[in-house]
Amino acid sequence: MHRNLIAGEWTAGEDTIENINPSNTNDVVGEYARASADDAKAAIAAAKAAFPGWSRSGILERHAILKKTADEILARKDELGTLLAREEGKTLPEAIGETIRAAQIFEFFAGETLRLAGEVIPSVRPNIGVEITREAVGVVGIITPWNFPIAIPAWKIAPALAYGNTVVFKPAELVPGCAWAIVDILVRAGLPKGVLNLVMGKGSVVGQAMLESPDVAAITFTGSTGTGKRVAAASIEHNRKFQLEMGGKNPFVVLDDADLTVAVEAAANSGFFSTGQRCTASSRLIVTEGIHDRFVAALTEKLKTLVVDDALKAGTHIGPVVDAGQLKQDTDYIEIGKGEGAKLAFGGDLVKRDNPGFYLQPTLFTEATNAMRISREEIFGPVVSVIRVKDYDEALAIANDTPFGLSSGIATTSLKHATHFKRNAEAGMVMVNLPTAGVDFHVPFGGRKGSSYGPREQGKYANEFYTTVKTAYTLA
Ligand code: UN1
Repeated sequence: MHRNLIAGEWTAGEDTIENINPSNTNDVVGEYARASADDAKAAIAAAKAAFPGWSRSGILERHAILKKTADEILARKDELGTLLAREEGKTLPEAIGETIRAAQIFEFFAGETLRLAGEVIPSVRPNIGVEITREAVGVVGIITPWNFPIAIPAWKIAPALAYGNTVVFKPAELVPGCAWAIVDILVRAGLPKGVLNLVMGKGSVVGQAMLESPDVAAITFTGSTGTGKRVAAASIEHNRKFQLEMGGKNPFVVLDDADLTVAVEAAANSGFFSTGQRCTASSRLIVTEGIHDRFVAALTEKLKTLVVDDALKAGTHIGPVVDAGQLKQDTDYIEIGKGEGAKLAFGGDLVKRDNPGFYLQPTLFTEATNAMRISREEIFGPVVSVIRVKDYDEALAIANDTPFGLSSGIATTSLKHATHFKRNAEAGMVMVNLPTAGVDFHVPFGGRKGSSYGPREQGKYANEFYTTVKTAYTLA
C-alpha cells in the first residue's frame, strides 16, 4: 500500500483506492491511500511549520536535492515511464518522453536556484538605496490533473521548492502512482520533513480542505474549468495567490499553401496523440477550401494507419481513453456531433482489444461549423472536427472565436500569413508548422481568455508565481 506523506511520515489515510490500468482493467497498478480532511489539515500545518527553515535554506542545498531528483528520474525513466503508461494509458514512448521531460524540469529548476536575482536601484531621494528582492510565498497548494501524471507535478513542485516554498501536493485520484514515486524520490534526495507533503485523495475532501485553509498562501491548479472557478473563488476569499490552467479548444489552421505532409503530421499529432487528452490538443482544424479535400483525404489515410491498442504494446500509436467516465464524455460528444449535422468522416466506434480497456477509434468530423458544441466545448478525447473556410481572414476569425486561448497553430509556407498569425492569434502559445501540443520545458507555458489565469508556468517566468517581491529602502 502506498501511503501519504505528512510531516515526513508515511501515513495511511481514511481508506484506499485501487489504481486501475485503462489498457487492461483487470490490472491493478497498486493500492493508494486516500487522505481525510484532517490529514490535509495536518499536511498544511506541517508545511507551515517547515516554511521558516526551508525558505531560509541555502540555495546549494535546494540545488542538490532538485538535481539528485532529476538524476534519479532520468536513471529510472523506463520503469517510471512504464508506470505512467500503465496508470494513465498514453503509449510507452510518450510516457518515457514525459518522464524525461520531468527530469529536465527538475534539472532546470535546480539551476534556477542559483540564478534568482533582484535589482538594486537608487532612490529618488538622496542617500537612499532601494533593493528589490524576491522571496518565497509560503505554503503552496499543488493540484494536478491525470493527463500528465509526472510532468505537471514536476513543473509545479520543482519551482515551488526551488524558490523556497513548502508544498502540499494533491495529485489527481486516477494517477497516484507517478505522484507517489516523485515524492519518494524527492524525500530520499534529502528534503527536510514537512517541506513536501503528499495528500492523495478526493478533490471534494483534500482539495476542499486546501481551498478552505487560511494557511495556504498560493494554489496552482491544472484541470477542468469548473474546478478552476472554485479554486479562484475560494482563493479570493483568502486573499491568496492562484494560478489556473484549464481547458483549451485549440485551433489548427491549414492554408492552401501549406506543405500537405507537414499539415497532416501536425494535425494528427495535435488531435490524436496522447489520445487527444491534452489541454494543448487541437480539436478544431480550420482548413481553407483550396486544400480542404486533399487535406481531409490525406488525414483520413493517416488515421487508418494509427494503431489503437494497449499502451504498453510495441507499435501502439494511440492508447486507451483514461477511464469509463472520460470515454462516456467522448462518445456523448460523438453523438452530439452527429446530431448537430457534422459528417462522421472517420472512426466514432469503440474497439475491442485482447485486454478489457477503454479503446476508442480516432474520430474525425468534417463539415463542422464553429457554432456546434463539438467546436466550442472541450471534449478531451481523440475527437476532432474540420471546419471549412474561404480564406486566411476567415480562418483567423474562426480560430479566435472561442472562449479559450491556450495554444493555436497554423500550417502555411507563407511568411506573411505565418507572421500575421503569430501576431494576431489570441492564444498564449502559437505554433507555425508544428503541432499545437508538445512544448519545451524551459520557456513559458500558459494561455489567455478562459484557458488560464495568473502568471505563466515553466521557465524562469515561473518565479512570478512562486515568489513575492519585496522593496527595501536603506538610508546610507
Ligand atoms: C504539452 O502539450 O506538451 O494539461 C503539455 C495539459 C497541459 C500540458 C500540455 N497542461 O494538457
